[in-house]
Amino acid sequence: MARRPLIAGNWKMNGLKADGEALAKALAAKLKASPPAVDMLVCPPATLVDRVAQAVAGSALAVGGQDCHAEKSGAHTGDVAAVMLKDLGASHVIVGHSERRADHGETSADVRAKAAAAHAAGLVAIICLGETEAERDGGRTLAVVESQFAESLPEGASPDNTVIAYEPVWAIGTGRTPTLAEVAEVHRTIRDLAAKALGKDAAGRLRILYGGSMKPSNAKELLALEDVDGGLIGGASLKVEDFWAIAQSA
Ligand code: 3PY
Repeated sequence: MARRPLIAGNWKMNGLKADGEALAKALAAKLKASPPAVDMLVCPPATLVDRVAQAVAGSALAVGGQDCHAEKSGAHTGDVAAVMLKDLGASHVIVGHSERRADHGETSADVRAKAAAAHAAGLVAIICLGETEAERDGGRTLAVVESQFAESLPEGASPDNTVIAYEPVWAIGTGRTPTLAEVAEVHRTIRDLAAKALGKDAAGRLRILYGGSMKPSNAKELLALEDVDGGLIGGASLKVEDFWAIAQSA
């Protein structure tokens, strides 16, 4: 089934007002001049969502958050609600990135609650899954992905409100990537899990992104895999030319 790829940039904790806005505007201009055959999204830090959303308003570049709280409001110092991101012009939010799972102790139950909050706010949740190096070395990759998928997917998830990102933790920010066969195996497994959870048709429409050191030099071969429907890109999304080159590889 043909799925339109999604090329999503995760800026992580990078960018001040001027450079974030300049990066987003440069991408929006490129999109306008020569629209690629993919959807494109940038997820700046929460401080820049408003500014970036305003800078690219009216363009095909979508804007997302990197995390959201599971509640709509309340005594949660430093947190950002999904409705707040929506209010700023975001259409997507990443939940369960391994850096959140590791640095903030987020469990799959937390991720499920955040994804549900994203859906309730009208955002598409990009739910991240992936094994650590020890889990891969221990032969537990598929079991870990299966349990994270089962525990992180909220009720009411569909291909319209959910994207899955497979990000092997050991490939994030390390420059290392799994082999193509390893990526293909995990993506196929996620598609099969989705078929069981959501039905075959929905699974066929669900976008499953690969993340973890995707860059211009490896994007083409990764994006050519049957069940890889785009990328969640870290470092390379901070450089217009690199991010654009990845989008053109799809
Ligand atoms: C990376 O590739 O570094 C990522 O974590 C993308 O989210």
